[in-house]
Amino acid sequence: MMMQKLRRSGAFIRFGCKSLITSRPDKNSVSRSVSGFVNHYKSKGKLFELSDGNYYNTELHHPCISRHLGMLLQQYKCFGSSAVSLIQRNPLFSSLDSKDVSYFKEILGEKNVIEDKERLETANTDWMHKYKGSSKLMLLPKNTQEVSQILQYCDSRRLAVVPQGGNTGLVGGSVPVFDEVIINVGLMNKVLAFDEVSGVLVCEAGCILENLATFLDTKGFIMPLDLGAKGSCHIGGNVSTNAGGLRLIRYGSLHGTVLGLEAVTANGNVLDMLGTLRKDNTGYDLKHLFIGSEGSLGIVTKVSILTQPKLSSVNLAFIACKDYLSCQKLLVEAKRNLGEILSAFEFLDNNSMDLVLNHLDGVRNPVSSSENFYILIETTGSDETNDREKLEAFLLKSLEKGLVSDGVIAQDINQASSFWRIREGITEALQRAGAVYKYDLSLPVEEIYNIVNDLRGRLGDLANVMGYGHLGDGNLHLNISATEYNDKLLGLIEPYVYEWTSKHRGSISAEHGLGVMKANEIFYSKSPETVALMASIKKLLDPKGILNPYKVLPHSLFSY
Ligand code: FAD
Ligand code: 2HG
Ligand code: ZN
Repeated sequence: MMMQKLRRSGAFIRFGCKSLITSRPDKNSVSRSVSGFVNHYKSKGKLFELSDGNYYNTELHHPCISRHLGMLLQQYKCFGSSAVSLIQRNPLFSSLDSKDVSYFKEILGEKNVIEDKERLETANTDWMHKYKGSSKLMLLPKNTQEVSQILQYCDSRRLAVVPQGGNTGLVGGSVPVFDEVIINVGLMNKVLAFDEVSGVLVCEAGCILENLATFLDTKGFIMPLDLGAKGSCHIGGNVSTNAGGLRLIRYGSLHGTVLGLEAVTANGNVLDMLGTLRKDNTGYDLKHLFIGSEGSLGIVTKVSILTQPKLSSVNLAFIACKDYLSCQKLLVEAKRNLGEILSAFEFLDNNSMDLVLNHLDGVRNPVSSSENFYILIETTGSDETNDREKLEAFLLKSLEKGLVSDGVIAQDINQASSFWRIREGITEALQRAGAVYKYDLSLPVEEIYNIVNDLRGRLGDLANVMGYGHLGDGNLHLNISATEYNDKLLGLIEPYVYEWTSKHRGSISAEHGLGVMKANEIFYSKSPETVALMASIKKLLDPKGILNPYKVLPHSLFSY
């Protein structure tokens, strides 16, 4: 009966007994192209270029720094966010000199002190090619002691630094604003221990997320987080941004799965908080300060994280829905009916689908007809027959209720990869499409698509507004794509989006962080008292303010 209905509807493709044990698109993921993208993508006229020590808007030929005031009064402007404009270099910071470089060469060795223009160009530029600094030096420490020596020295000299991981961040946090020294922990990439009983993995901060996943795969385990940038991002970067990603609905946030950390504070102090225990209530749990603090409180050097057993049955459905209300109802039903096996609930709207189809090669819409919304539902469990039947029954019921208008279940790993490619490829497609204004909002699920519609009405045909994201977590990725950056458009988007979010008691940063883009906007989501306490913590751990300056908190809160 059930099969007949499935066939008659023509909606779902029922498939054999293949389970999708590793259904994530490991071989095909966007992540593979992340680093290459940074190196090769040339975005036209949307950035700053540094010329003669000054920043220029390459489109408007508008000098952002008054040349004659020189370094001390440098100002920073970028097209990503209105709040970023007019940041001034902190005049109390020292400028790098040859003695500094000699010292770093002494402790790190010549080859790990990078002055090469081309490598610095890449390290100074963020993944979106939207934020660009002018650092003259990148340091590549090999161990915690070297990180400590570097920071001790920088603190004594008051040289500002920016911690950098895989440089895939989307809020301008990982690149210098001015001439900060870049400290990249990419050489610290060893797995230190793995306990096959508890599933606890201990590793250095520079391990690439995908490499950790590959390592764990050989042991029959998986990482509790997964994101499109996995081929480049570091676990230290993930922890420092408190990255969410595609599995949060199942395994929770890094505040739950990170069991311990080692971090070095601004003065070179090494904090050993590298516990591997699930339960430890001895005093304040300070590791949480470093999870999500975006390199503003210390450099994370080691991580201990709870991984999960790899289960034998993974299924993925790609579903079309006619309206947002159906998506919402489907989420409620999925939680109720799929319960413990639900491992992802992601959505994209038709504009996002069109963008991917237009800008990425080899992608096609898995369902026959175009619809307003698409949902990816993944289940992960240990009973292949049961899990599959459960998902099919759920989809059938949803079809009968009219919540779903079409859909397919992936029949093998390749098909699952191609479904994930659509969802994970949106960010890359947006980059290719031109200028992009990116917002990462937490909102009550019922409000999520209202802001997309409101903004569409507000912008008319000035831009293409897209809504997609981690619907199961109440996280909307609101992206506005236009042919070029312009201040009129920006003025229509900001502060409108922040005010809208604040009015609905949402967060202006669900998972990407504040970086330089939203440091001044924190009050839209946090009370003045809370922000004041954050500033006190920053002053306590980094009294001279050398760690990732101009990021996370409004610079105006600090007297230095
Ligand atoms: P970076 O970009 O190098 O740095 C990010 C921030 O962390 C900076 O402020 C930096 O100073 C700090 N930092 C880095 N390493 C350290 C360290 N060792 N110690 C202290 N501070 C440090 N994010 C999500 O949350 N979910 C997603 O699903 C997601 N998908 C993405 C898909 C694509 C295609 C791209 C390009 C990005 C995506 N991101 C996502 C954003 C980004 O990948 C994450 O924020 C990621 O965690 C950043 O890691 P990273 O190593 O690249 O850090
Ligand atoms: C995702 O979920 C990432 O795909 C990136 O967090 C979101 O590009 C974006 O806005
Ligand atoms: Zn995301």
